Amino acid sequence: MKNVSMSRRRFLTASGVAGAGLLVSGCDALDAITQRGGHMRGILESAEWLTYRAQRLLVGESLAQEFTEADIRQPMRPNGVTHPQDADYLDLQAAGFESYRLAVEGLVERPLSLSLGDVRAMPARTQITRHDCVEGWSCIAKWTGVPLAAVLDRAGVRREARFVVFHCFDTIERSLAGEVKYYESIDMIDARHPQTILAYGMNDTLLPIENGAPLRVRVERQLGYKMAKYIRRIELVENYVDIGEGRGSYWADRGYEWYAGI
Ligand SMILES: Nc1nc2c(c(=O)[nH]1)N[C@H]1C(S)=C(S)[C@@H](COP(=O)(O)O)O[C@H]1N2
Ligand SMILES: [Mo]
Repeated sequence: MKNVSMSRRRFLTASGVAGAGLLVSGCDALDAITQRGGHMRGILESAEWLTYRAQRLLVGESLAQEFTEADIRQPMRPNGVTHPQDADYLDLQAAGFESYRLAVEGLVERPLSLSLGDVRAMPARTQITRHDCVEGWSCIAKWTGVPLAAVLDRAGVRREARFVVFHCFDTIERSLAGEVKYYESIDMIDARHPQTILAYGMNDTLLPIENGAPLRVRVERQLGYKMAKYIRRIELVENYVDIGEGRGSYWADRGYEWYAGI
């Protein structure tokens, strides 16, 4: 499917609410999410929910478009936080991330604490894809990393798990109310999608600080803000009501859509 966004709109216009409901009634993965996620339940009747379900139906397990080396015509533009100033991050950075550990916790059989060496020793995947920011710009870049599915399998995801939450090092907001570190979440469909990788390489170099070193996730069928950088901890949860303000994502808690399909 080349232009998902167009197709999605056509689908919604053509079939309407009743049609969409009938079509998705047999989809177990979605039904499970509907029942379990507090927020998902809250938006059940909303436009966002329709978009989510309609798009999930249309896109299914399909791959995002991949490009060639010749399509990489620009350096990857950094956005959002580009130089975390958090003390623990600066310490790790100063030592070349030697003592960095990726924690994988929550609803898993075997909580993990992986060094970068552990992560790089796993089978890698490289893909050249387009990054679309909600602000309206795009960049094509080459990403190398380990499929998130492989890390999840190593940890053994428990059956109750419905979402993968990314907890990041960087403080994105400082106010009188306190400091907020970036967080994001995706469903198990995206988490197990073959193009969803924990990237440590970009355009044939080590992932730069600006773009999320040492590890950032690529979720190729969604907008840029879903692609958490500076990942500190991955948590498997049944719902995300207790994360941030309860909408599963720093930007969703500030009015953007949780499901940011392209
Ligand atoms: N931890 C963290 N992840 C983040 C952000 C951020 O500020 N902090 N910004 C998001 C946004 S809005 C975009 S467009 C992309 C930018 O990725 P880039 O810096 O590699 O271009 O990262 C996303 N992930
Ligand atoms: Mo963005």
